[in-house]
Amino acid sequence: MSTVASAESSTQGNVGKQTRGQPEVDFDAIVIGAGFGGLRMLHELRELGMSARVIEAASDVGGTWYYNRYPGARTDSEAWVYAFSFSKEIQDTWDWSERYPGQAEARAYLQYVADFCDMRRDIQFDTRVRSARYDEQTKTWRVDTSDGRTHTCSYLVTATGPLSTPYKPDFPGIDDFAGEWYLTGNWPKEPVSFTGKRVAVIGTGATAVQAIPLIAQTAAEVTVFQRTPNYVLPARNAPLTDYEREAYRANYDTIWEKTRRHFFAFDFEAAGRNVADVDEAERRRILERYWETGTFRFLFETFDDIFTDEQANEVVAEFVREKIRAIVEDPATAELLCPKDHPLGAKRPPLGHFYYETYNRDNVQLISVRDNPITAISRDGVMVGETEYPADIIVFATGFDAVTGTLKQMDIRGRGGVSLNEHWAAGPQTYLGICSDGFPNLFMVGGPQSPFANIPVVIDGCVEWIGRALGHLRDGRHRTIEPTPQAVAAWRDHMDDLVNQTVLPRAAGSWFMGGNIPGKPRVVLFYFGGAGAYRDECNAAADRGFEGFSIS
Ligand code: NA7
Repeated sequence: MSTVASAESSTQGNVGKQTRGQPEVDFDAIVIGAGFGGLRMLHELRELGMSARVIEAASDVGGTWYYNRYPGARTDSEAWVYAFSFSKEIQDTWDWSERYPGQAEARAYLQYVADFCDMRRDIQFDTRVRSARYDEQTKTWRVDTSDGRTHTCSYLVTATGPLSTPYKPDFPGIDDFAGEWYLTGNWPKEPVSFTGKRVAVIGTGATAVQAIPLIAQTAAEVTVFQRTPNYVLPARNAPLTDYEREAYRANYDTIWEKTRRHFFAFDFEAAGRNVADVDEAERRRILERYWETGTFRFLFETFDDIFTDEQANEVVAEFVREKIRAIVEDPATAELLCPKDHPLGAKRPPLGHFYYETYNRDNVQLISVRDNPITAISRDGVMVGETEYPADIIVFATGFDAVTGTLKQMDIRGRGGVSLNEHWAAGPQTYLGICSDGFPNLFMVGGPQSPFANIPVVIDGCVEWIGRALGHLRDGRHRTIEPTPQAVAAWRDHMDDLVNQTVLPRAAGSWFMGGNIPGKPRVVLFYFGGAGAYRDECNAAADRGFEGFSIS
């Protein structure tokens, strides 16, 4: 165990100490990122009585919610489960105003948490981690930051978020574009006006689905470039009333228990039936009911085999296509919007806020670039072969180098100076999605091969586990923890087994599988056995004395 400073001493910044003959470090732990993961981790470290420094590239807390300020940005999780469960006081004093919080509110929530817990004193803003090297001699990490400083710590925790490195295709000609262009994942702080402008939106993922209906309100024209249509489910957002807030507060114990068990970490129930268990009329009644309910209940409380049975999936997918055809007036546009090349849920389905309805506006047109890709950006717009679509503003809603992108940007080196990039050249190598072999005392919150699910709940489980591991090291006076290569290899095989039991591998180009970035290894990036099962697996490994880990 390295230096253990009291929670109080963490207020003092560099608290280098030497106790029990251990090497001096600046902090017990350095956490990278001050979004949901980083703040939750800081809280855990304080509970353990460890000193910590959080290093954050942005000027404030928020992570995703700091950068994603594009119009319409909001959660697809319902407010009351897109939150921390560690503090009843925060639960009782923070009022969510809408069923799905918008970007400003999600960010304000994290600011509230940071202030409530007096976290900012342990966070260094406007600073990027450039590199982190494990020193085998001292068994410590040396972390170099963009301000030219080096900090040492016993434990390095990455909480950089799975969707934090935006991806912009390298279209030729962008430098000559006469108008403005924006990347949704790194939106300016100043408001962007679309009024009277011709706007090109590239992409139709969850981000574009949120942005397009709002941009269309004031723009003169919106041209949407769609490569792959998505199954967009209605969100049915609404203001929350005091009664609703009172109800979820009163039920929080049950709500959190449900989220911890649920496959995607929501407070949903299993449907208890498969598609084939009911006749056509009953099936339609169930699907209609959940279509009206909004949120992802449509995927989870209708039928239990949507993700695992292709025929069942197709029945529900066709129901969605029927809805698209019913909503969108122009039959040709409706048909273009109907996804036919991948099962429902195989790519991340967005929640929509009058998304399909927006295509009934006179100022919105949809261009399919599936067979005729965008070839260049011209001075005046977007080129699809010889055809130019004029634009004053281009919005790139083209996604992220998901899960591994940000980790690989930092030069993280473990034993023998081996970099994470080298070690992960063929895809991430982790055990439990938390640790990687050859990288002692490196922990990842929401890292690769952990579940894709409602992320605050996933983070909570990861952080609790890390807290257990750190407590185990401290109590046993151990210095390092590191997974065995065997455990890592078995975990990778397990990831493949789990995803192969679902319809997910049927979607080419899904960022779940690294398929959206040219040249990225095509491997499953998440644990798809369910967030509840994941928590059980992590706890079981800890219960068995951190089986699969070398502890020294
Ligand atoms: P996504 O879901 O990865 O969407 C990116 C979109 O950009 C998607 O429609 C892509 O089409 C499209 N894209 C990417 N490159 C191109 C090119 N070259 N030409 C045309 N279209 C392109 O990212 P989002 O930001 O929307 O959502 C990410 C997650 O953030 C979301 O799921 C939430 O969890 C939060 P494709 O589908 O690859 O054919």
